[in-house]
This record gives sequence, C-alpha cells and structure tokens, in this order.
Amino acid sequence: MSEESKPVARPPRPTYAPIITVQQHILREQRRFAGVSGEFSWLLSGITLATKLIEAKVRRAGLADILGSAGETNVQGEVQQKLDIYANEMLLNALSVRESVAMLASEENEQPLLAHGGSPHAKYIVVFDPLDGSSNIDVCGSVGTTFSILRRTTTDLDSEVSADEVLQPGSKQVAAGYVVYGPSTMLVYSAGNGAHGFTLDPAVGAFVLSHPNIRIPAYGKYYSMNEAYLDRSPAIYQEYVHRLRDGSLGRPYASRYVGSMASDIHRTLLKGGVFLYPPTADHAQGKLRLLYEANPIAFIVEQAGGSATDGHGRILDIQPTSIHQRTPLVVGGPDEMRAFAKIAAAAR
Ligand code: AHM
Ligand code: MG
Repeated sequence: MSEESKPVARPPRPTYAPIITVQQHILREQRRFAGVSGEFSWLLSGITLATKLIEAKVRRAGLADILGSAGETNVQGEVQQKLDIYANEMLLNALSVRESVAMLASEENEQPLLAHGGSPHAKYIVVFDPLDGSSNIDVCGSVGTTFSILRRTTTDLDSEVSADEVLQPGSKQVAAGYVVYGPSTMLVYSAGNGAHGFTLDPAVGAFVLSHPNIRIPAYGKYYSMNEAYLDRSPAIYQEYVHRLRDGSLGRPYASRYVGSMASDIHRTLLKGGVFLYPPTADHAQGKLRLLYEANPIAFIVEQAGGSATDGHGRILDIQPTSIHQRTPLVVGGPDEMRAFAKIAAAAR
C-alpha cells in the first residue's frame, strides 16, 4: 500500500473523560435554542474573563496591607483600588467591548451606562453586582459576583437605548448567574435550560463543568439569615424562623450565615434549605437589590427546582420601577418554600 492510500487512523480510546468548559457548554446550549446567536456566547465570555480577573485579585486581597492599602501607592507604584471598584471596572471593560451589549448597569454606578458607544444592533443589557458581600474581604471570607442578562425591550435596535429598558421583570432574563470566590471559584449560570455549575481550574484558567443540571434538594438542614434582625422583622418571618428552629416544620434546622448572598445561596442550592433577607423596621424593603441580586438568584434557583418570593409573590414577576430598587427575599427548596407560603397565607 502506498503512503498516500493508508487509511486515516482512529484516535485511541481516551484515558480521561473529556472536560467541558463553560464556553463549550454555552455554545452547545445556544444551538438548542432558536433566536440565541453566537453574540450571546461572546457576551458571556466577557463575564467569565472579568470574573477570572476579579478572582486573581481576590486571591491576593490579604496582601493589600503589605503591598499598599486602598487609595495608596503600592511598592510597584500602582494606586490600590478598593476591590469592589476594581471588580466593577473589570466587568465594565470586558463587557463594553462586546458589540452585542447595548447597556450596562451596576450596583456601583448610579445610572445605567451606554456600552460600545451605543452600538447599533446591540440587543443585550447586562446588570450586575460586581462584588457581593465585599466586607468579607477584610476577614478572608468568601465573596461573589451576580449578573443578569436582558434583551432590549425595543425591536428597533437602531434606536437609542433608554435607561428604562433595564426595568424588566426577572422572568424576562435571557440568562443569569453568579460566581462565588471561595476555597475554589465557582460559576453557576442558567440560560433557561437548567442551572449548571463550573469550577475554575486555576492551573489552566478555565471554568470546567463540575455540577451539571443542579437540582436543589427537596429539603435541607439549614436556614440562612442575619438573625440580629429577626425581632424587627414582620410577624410571618418571626413565626417561620421559630418553627424552623423548633422542629415543627418536619425537622429541626440549624443556621448558617456567611453574609455574602452568593455564598449563602450556593450552599442552599447544593444542600437545600432556605435563605431569607426580610424587611425590617428600618428597611421596609430589606437590603438586597431586585435587579442584580434577587433576580439572578431567583432565576437560578427556579431553574434548579426551588422558588423565590418577596413575601407576597414571585420575585421574577415584580415589575421594577427603579434600577437600584430593593426587595425582601425568601428563596429555597420546595419543602421550606411551601412552609413559608403556608405561614404567609395564614397571616393574610
Ligand atoms: P453588598 O452588595 O453591599 O455587599 O451587600 C449585599 C450583601 C449580601 O451579600 C448579604 O446577604 C448581605 O449584604 C449581608 O447584609 P447584612 O450585613 O445586613 O446581613
Ligand atoms: Mg451585593
């Protein structure tokens, strides 16, 4: 047989299972849905790039005092920034060059920002909290990033984007997710077809699929809230928490509270249970922001089989009226949410 006519050899059986990176996963997802184009995966790669840059900075946060503290010049002659400002800039930089992004809104910016000089045909709006639970940084605790992706509300993409286009109920999210910077860094996202978790492999710098199709357990062992506020919360929250404690909801619960919502939600998602941030006497709408904290979390948790309410109705049905609007939040697995709904209904 001549050299040229030799058959092409089959590849050997792989020794290792192939890894799936978040980029591969997004590309696969977008093929499944009509109307989701390649622009979308390019956009999401902006988020993964920025969160990898944030993670690298978070890992070195404990060295800030040695290298120079916020606002000072460090030994390399660089001006140190607060980490939440840095995280915001990384997301703004990475996303504003994506042609499909029309507008960006962040917890750190009073007003939404036009991206890409108002690029024609840009159809997405990205809303985020760049560094959730940032006070944990000082004590080497875990922090997070939350994000939500919306389509522009107009079909005339040549029209100038208006700030009001960001005011959409969470049910309109095209995709949403969060990143937890903990012992390892994890990204959980959903584009409306289940919630999927990826762990950052720092050796190769890729988010690798580690938790496909996350399902929140039917019930868990923990509730999660800042209990210092319980006495100043409405009666339904007090009754609910007392009943979680005394075992009358089927089992006695223990509590866990990290103080970074993304981290507390991540535990709740994987282990079951409930997370609450109630209204208080001082803050009638609680503390958490609807557009870039509660909505992405509610989207993910619903995709995983749980639910989220503001104490009256579904979080994802709330029509926002302002960009930084706050909302009470109760989010968790089926058993815990059923019990909360029962107590809330009985009080009406
Ligand atoms: P931040 O975005 O300014 O960090 O605030 C949000 C955080 C949440 O991550 C967390 O659940 C909550 O604030 C903690 O607040 P509190 O200290 O009132 O319990
Ligand atoms: Mg926050």
